[in-house]
Amino acid sequence: MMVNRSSILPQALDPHPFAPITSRPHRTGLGPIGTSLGPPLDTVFQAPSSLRQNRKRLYSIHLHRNDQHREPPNNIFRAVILLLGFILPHLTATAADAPARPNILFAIADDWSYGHAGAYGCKWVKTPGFDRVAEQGILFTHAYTPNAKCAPSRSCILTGRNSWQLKAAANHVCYFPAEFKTYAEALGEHGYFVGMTQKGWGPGVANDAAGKPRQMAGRPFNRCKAAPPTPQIGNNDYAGNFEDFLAAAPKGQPWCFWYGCVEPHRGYEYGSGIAKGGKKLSDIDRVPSCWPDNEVVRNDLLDYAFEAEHFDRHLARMLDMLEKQGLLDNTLVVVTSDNGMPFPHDKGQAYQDANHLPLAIMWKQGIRKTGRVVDDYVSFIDFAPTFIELARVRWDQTGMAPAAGRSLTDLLFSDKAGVVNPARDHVLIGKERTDIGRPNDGGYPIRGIVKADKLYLHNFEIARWPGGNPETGYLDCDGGPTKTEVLKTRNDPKQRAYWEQCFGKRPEHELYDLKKDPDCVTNLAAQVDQQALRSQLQQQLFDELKAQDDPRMFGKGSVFDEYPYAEDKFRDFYNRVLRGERLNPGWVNPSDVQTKGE
Ligand SMILES: [Ca+2]
Repeated sequence: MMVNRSSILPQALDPHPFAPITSRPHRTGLGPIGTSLGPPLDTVFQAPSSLRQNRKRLYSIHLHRNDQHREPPNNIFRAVILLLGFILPHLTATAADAPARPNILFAIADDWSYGHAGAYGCKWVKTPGFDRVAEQGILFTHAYTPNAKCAPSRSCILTGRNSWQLKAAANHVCYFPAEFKTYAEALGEHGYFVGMTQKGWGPGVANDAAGKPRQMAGRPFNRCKAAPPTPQIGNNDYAGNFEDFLAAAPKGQPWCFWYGCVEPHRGYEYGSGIAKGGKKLSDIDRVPSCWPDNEVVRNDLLDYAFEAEHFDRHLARMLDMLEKQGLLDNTLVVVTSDNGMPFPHDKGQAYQDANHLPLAIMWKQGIRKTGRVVDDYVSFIDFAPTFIELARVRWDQTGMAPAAGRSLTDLLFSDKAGVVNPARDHVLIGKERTDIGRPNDGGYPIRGIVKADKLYLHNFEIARWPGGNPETGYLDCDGGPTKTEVLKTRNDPKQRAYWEQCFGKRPEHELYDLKKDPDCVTNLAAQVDQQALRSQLQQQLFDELKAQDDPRMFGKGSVFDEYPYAEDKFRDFYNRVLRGERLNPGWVNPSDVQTKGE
């Protein structure tokens, strides 16, 4: 079966034992919505499978209660169902020993790429915290953000929708539309204590319909500060603030916390990976082939690694804290990043290292078979449906717009490793304005599909510069030593391929074999023997985008360019600079500006 994500709303999925619990018209009197007294979760994942099947069928009948095409069950049948509904949950557990709805710790690094963790076999980024989550939970090998830039990626996570379904929120630094509620806001309305530290949704402006600032990822906890290992690392004592949050959480109430680290976002202290992290240039097994392999680039990678380890240290402290407080067992811990590393060709683009991200999930009480490596394709739009389902709230009770993602519970509760659900065989990705720096604040629109380790990308505006215009410093790529090294190659015929790959203009179609070419430097789209595959992938991509009402599919893509950039001082940056205004955006180096070159 092929998954058409466009048609999948959480409430339209195959009935999962959890999903309909709070929506059933007859809830057997175990407690109102939003309490922890609903039918106990342990009857679902600890009961014998035959019992689970029975309950599943039972719920499936309830799910169809509004189906006008279905004969209503007769009264006797209905009575039997009600009786079973009351008895079955009590066969293996009573309401008194039912586990509460799980707590949720969502740990998100800023600009951390796939593979850069011990659990993935990496030797130059040490991540005992992430590795523990993977070992005591599940390690994912095919997790993708739909949009590889801070704000739109976080918008997808928080809403369960793809960025092209989020109007202005497709863009970085947008005015987030008041109509899209987040899962954190919804959980706060359904009995959860919801908090966050440092970076939630953003950057951008998110106000409600009355113009009041929203708490998109929860109430902020930022009191605790700590001296950072380098001046470029933030001084938030993330774990300390998590401790404050736990202390503030009312006893007996489930909570949901967003650990929004700002590492390994640039800038870095040059050489800190070696000087403070004890690393060596030779620790790096492989420099991606889209950059020159030299000392500067290797140092940059090690400095990035040192910052990623800072994220992980606080995660490890949080896990220890949960364990000490007896909270680890019933906490769903999700660890990932918003987008790939802040290097050319990655963050803000749509190649493999941009959208493909680390992901590990643990939940001692929920995941029976731990230590699994799961190869299914999962998307960030799947997180919100997962959290809402596990909180036992039905999507249509949340006030959130319909999700395009689907809950990950099929993977969490399976015993299988490898490919668990063959229907999860692809993800869609895409972007609009990931940064300023082109005429009239235009973005670089792309849509893509990743399937069977092939990546197809469709570039809609090929006259534009993918990394931003050279005259304004390629603003769609954060400044740093590797960017500088790549830009130097623009006018060097021997090395110019690096600049071409990272910053040069692109054809309409791109196709990469991710197994052979994970760095996406060999575009197969023009090869004769690849045409069938290319058109097949493009067809599936466009069919699904149409079903998701993507304006790009209906000749209305320019709407994304027209949404205003939410920071006045840099709006219309390109035109203003060319008119002679001096503007310093702060995230590129003056030397990134290139006014000459072919
Ligand atoms: Ca980021």
